[in-house]
Amino acid sequence: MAMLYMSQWSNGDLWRDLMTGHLPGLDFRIHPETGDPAEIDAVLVWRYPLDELRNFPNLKMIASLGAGVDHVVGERHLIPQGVTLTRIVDPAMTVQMTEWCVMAVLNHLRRWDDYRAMQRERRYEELAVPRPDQTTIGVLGLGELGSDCARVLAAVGYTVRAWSRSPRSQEGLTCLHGTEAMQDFLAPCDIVICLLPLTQETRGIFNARSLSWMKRGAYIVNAARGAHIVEADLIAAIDAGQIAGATVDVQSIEPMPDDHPFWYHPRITSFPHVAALTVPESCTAGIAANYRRMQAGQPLQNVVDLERGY
Ligand code: NDP
Ligand code: OXD
Repeated sequence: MAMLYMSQWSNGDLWRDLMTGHLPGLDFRIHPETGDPAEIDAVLVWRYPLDELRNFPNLKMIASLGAGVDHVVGERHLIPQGVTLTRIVDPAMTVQMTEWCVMAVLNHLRRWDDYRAMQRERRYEELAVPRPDQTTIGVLGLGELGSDCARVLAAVGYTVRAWSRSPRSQEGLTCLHGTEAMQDFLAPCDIVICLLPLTQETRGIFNARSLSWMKRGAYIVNAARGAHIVEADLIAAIDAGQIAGATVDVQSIEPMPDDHPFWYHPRITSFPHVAALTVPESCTAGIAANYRRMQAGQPLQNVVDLERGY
């Protein structure tokens, strides 16, 4: 049997070296060099056309090469019955995400852009900044990434709230859950950080209505998916002063087209989807372990619930 790499990344040879290091003798193929489709029992996928999945009669496992699975779940009709979708859960990604979110929070709160502008003007002055204990940060999504980010922000001394789909608790946080609680959740936040999966329920979750629930002058950080934000509504809310600004790692269209307003909006800082990159050297051990479990007929780890969408 064989494992097939179907990814828009061009580093298939690195993945082959690492996977065969964990699974000596593995037949690792890189699309479009598929060979006999009946020999494919696992595919590694990142943002790639999935129509061919139906041609693999012995497929058992699809491994998303990212933590997010919207790129596969959105094409759920192409996943043959009985095939298990897994995703990356890896401390090497979690730490990057926490680092990126902390950076976005600190740049905003400690007025990095203002001080840089003052440096250019040779102005040696003090600006007002809130103390950590005067700042409330809301983290949407209390999963693998959100819970670590919230933990670290709480350790710095911010008041941290978290919001999830089902009831959760975590030391040092105020936890709310469910759609009905969202308005209450957002209301006291000075900064909100989106670390939700993109699902039917969370698409467009930041829109004119929910942005109006926030404190005037609150700040948005989006490290999850561009489609969580109705971008025109965010820009309108920023231009109206309701929202102070935003730092986003993700956008509705990636890469952003030349005329995307995030390129030039003075209050939006935009990154090219780099907050937490997959680290092949770190995550391949987990994928290999799952492949062995699959071959042994054992339950897999980091399995995605296709109905729930994450
Ligand atoms: P998890 O699946 O571990 O956690 C998801 C969290 O979101 C859970 O707490 C879940 O609630 C909550 N949630 C899901 N749906 C809803 C809803 N409708 N209302 C309220 N809460 C909801 O995901 P991860 O933490 O691993 O990853 C989160 C996302 O981060 C990924 O899906 C991906 O899109 C993005 N990402 C971005 C990267 C980047 O570089 N920009 C890198 C990696 C990931 P519950 O606990 O009740 O299940
Ligand atoms: C991911 C991502 O989901 O990189 O892993 O966005």
